[in-house]
Amino acid sequence: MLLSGAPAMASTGSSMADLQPVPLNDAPGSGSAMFEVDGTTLHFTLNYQGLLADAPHAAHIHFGADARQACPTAEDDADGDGFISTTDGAPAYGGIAVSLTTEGDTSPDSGLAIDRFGVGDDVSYSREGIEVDQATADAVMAGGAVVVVHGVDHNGNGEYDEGDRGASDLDPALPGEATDPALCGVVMASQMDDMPAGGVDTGAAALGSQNLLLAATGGVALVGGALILARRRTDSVN
Ligand SMILES: [Cu+2]
Repeated sequence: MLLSGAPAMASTGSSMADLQPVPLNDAPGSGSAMFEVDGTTLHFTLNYQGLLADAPHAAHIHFGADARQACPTAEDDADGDGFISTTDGAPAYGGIAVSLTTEGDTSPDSGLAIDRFGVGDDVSYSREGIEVDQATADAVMAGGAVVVVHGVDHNGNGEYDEGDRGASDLDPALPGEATDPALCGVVMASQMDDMPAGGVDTGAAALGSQNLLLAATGGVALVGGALILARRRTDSVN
């Protein structure tokens, strides 16, 4: 975490996305993605739990300058089939900007490189030194990029198959279950660079949720200390 020591440069910062189930697809699961950006170099940590076990889950940073820069809603089911496909979600989150692979290429070309993504229902991995273009770096640092983890076992039979869902809108050789968006989160800038030194009170509103938790924990400790002091004072009076 960049709680301190981050140089005060406009091109450096951290951000995160809270990953929640995509409406209609209703995959059981949640997760988070954390980013550090230095110029056009990206570091990420992605974790998620609760998705289909023993199955690959493609994950990407999506971004579209003309997209809503949001996660899809049920209204995005354009063809009315009752599922949000990756294509259905595109007006919300745009195309693939970065493939969050476990190794090798991270370009959009690796979007469906399912042998280089996380596998299973309890996944966490990190990558460092990923080079991205300036628009992507800006969207990850300032917000607007959207993290999507794919792969939904709609019919709950423990594997990706065509079932009621049919073939993938991205690749007809794959079942739709393998590529449908499962979890989604909009990247929120933590704006740590804007926090005044030592200014927890004035900076708290600009902190990300995880840092707010740390600030709240510090506050509890301070309150506890004040209570102990008050009790001692009472004891000495008696
Ligand atoms: Cu994606």
